[in-house]
Amino acid sequence: MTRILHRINDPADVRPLSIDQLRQLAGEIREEIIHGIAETGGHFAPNLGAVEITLALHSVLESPRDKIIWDVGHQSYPHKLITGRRERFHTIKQLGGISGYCKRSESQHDLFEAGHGGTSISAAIGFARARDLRGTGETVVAVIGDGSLTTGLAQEALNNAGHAKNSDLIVLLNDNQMSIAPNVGALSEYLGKMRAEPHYLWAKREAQTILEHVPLGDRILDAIHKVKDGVKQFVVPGMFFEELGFTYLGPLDGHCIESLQQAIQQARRIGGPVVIHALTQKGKGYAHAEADPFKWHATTPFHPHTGELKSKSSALTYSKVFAKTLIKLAEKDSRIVAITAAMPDGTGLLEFQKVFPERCFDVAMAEQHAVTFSAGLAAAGMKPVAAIYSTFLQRAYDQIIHDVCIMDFPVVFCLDRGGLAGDDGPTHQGVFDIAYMRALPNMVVMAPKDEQELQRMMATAVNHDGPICVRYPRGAGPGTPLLEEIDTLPIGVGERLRDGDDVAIVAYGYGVTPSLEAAQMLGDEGIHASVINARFCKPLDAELILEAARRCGRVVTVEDGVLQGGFGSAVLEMLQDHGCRVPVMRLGIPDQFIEHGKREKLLERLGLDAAGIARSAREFIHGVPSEDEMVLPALHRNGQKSPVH
Ligand SMILES: Cc1ncc(C[n+]2csc(CCOP(=O)(O)OP(=O)(O)O)c2C)c(N)n1
Ligand SMILES: [Mg+2]
Repeated sequence: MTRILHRINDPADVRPLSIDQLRQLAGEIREEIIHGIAETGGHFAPNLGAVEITLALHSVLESPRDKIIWDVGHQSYPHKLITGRRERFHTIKQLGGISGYCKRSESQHDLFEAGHGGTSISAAIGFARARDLRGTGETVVAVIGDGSLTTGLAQEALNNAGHAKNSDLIVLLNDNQMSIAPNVGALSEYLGKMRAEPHYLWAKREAQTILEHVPLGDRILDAIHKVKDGVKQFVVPGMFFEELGFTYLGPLDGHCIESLQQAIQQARRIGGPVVIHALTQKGKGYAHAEADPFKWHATTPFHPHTGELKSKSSALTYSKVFAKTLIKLAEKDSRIVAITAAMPDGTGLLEFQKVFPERCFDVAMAEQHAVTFSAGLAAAGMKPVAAIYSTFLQRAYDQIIHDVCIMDFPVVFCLDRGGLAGDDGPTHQGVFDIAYMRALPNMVVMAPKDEQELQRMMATAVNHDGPICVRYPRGAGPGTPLLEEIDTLPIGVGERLRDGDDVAIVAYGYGVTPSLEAAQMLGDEGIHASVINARFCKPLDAELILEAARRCGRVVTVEDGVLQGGFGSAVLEMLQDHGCRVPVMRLGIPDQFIEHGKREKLLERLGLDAAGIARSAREFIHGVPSEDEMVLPALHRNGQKSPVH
């Protein structure tokens, strides 16, 4: 059998294929994904489940004239493989390679970028309304998973779309009953019922067929309408969507290309807002992933024949330290409860859930709700610990201000993946939280230098009577052994780790360890650096930092967050407020979105590893760029250094 995939360079090459050829192509795409991701790692089970949906869409529609908008984009690999990126597929998520999500600069078929869930329907409504105004008539489809459908944003969009009866829009619901973990919530249960009882479908189909195709007198039609309404009351699938103003098609087999094609064509004929409900299997076509789609949602490189991971990391990540510590603290305080928004595994809360199932709440992919729910728990006397990735907490900014900070509730925010998240790229870099948290009255903002300090900060947090947050990076820390007895830290007190009179390096969180290494390097050259572990960005330890600043006459701040309004800005403001006009060099993330790549590599490029910090400090002291500095890559630009005279 001759292979088809290698001659597909554009969706136009898919459209002439017969159904048998499309089925063969589906198999080849699966092979390509299995063997490709076995090498590079990446999102896996979601892509295997979306192959037929992709082919049905691209065989019926004319992309890019017709608009296909992928929610999250973590299931867009089949789409990438048939839109001219097959040859670069082996570079996925790697520095300089193609993105793991949709990317407008990569392809004219990527119309909208994402990474966070729930944006597709809103964006699609935008495309649809623009089309209506221009009168151009193209088809617009949002492809959204059952997990992403639980976001408030998607619900807001459904509400808006269903209301606009005359505007054509297709929402293709890729329902595999899974978020990353098994999907949770009433909506998910509702979808599950439709999956479990396919006879519902027949009841509706029959009523509809009669209504649509048999020429009947008005009285009979009327009677049938009543029957349909009656059926709808009790058994019609998709009633939720129909009541919202959508025509509902389904549930159908999301791995049957023909059924999907017919549904897409039917949806176009019907017009208005239409939901196509496709039932899929996450991990389809790879036995290990079918058996455990949770584990195989995303993967590191593996042996495709055995499913064994190529490297098994037993490293104690910050997420694990968080979970172990929370269990310890919760054993002593029954008011402590944990909240996750669809990330029980990534945040480490699965461990906590095993010990305290009734005190762990997975609220689905709903960060806004997670925060206000936490505020409610706090108002009712509990001690909620909301574990949310830095990047996803962005969604809930108003809730943090309006529902937590104004009422000064003791909600603990544990921000995982604080700093550069790495290969997920700009949508996932957790670089804004220092700046967005420190702007808020009542909020205490802290970051640990190592595992033990995370433990102490968590103990401090659950004993604090007000909003407080701690952020920690992806992966493992320096490796300090965990504490048996966890003491608390005085709020707003940092520590001096090294003495020197030439420059004061004031570091925050991740920045502390490489700053110490940098100070060692500088020491070998005769430059004596003080190193301060700030611990708190808010309130700052003004006394400690002022003393070092005055003594050394120069300050370098180090953080893995944005420079605009971040930790370094906090130090600058404090020095200014105290009339201390020493020059300050701020090291951190410049004013640009940071692309995907390994975290360590990105940190190095941004000059935020030990060598980079030493290089910058050296230049600062000697007043000339070193040779290394001259060749710093493009990532390191935009005047992030701001000496104050
Ligand atoms: C706002 C937000 N919160 C959390 C995540 C993390 N996340 C990525 S994919 C995913 C599950 C998506 O489920 P679904 O949409 O059903 O897609 P599937 O993987 O099942 O195909 C989650 C929770 C995210 N991307 N965005
Ligand atoms: Mg799903």
